[in-house]
Amino acid sequence: MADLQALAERLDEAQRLARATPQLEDALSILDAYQVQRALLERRYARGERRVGIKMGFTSRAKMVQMGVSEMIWGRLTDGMMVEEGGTVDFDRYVHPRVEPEIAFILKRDLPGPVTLAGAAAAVEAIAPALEIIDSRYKDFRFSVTDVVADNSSSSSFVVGPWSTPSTNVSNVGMIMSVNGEPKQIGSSAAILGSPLRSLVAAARLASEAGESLRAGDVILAGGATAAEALSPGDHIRLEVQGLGIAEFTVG
Ligand code: 0L1
Ligand code: MG
Repeated sequence: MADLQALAERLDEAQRLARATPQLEDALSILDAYQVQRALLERRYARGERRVGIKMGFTSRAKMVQMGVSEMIWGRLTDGMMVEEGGTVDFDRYVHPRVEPEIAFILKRDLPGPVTLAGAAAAVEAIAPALEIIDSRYKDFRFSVTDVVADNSSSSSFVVGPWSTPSTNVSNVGMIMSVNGEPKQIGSSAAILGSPLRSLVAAARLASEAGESLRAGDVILAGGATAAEALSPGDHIRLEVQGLGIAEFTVG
């Protein structure tokens, strides 16, 4: 039987040292993979990081196809992963970082699942354009669904742009992610489960099934609307979302 604590320790080391680790040898169940993720996060909390929300993964076809995974997953976000909008991230902190365009929600009230679409919408305080920097700790950025869940769903860093009122309709808005001024990924928020709000409904259900209900003040990343782009030192990344504005950062 797999030693879940030892796997969490190994993934934690890989992240802290920015050094790739082999894919997991053990065939974990999905429940065990989430146990590893929880243990991994306990290590970060013990170092002083604070939980600030959750991120959804593989909520769009483009992301599923890019990574060969067809199951929706989720991961935990901490304050140590937050990057100031317009800020610079240090390339050396990552193993092989990629960036993807997202929509972020922040909640004004607790949202224990399961919830309806209307219930989820009523709990939203504000909506923003967001960029997620994902960084698999596995060699060659390859993984099975249980590997990636154990690795906190590749969570690494995220940038949130200006917050807009919750009445802003983001079900089908244009999203353009540019690298060094060149549009690289162009899509629509509708690629995220037909509407990013559906991702919030799924987040509420999945988090509460794991005993970790969404809370007032949580940030929820709805998942990449397009495939991710590999980052290189010196890159400037800019996401423009129709009706929501711009989020950007630079890789140092
Ligand atoms: O937003 C997403 O769909 C991210 C999935 C995270 C897993 C990955 O692609 O590394
Ligand atoms: Mg993502």
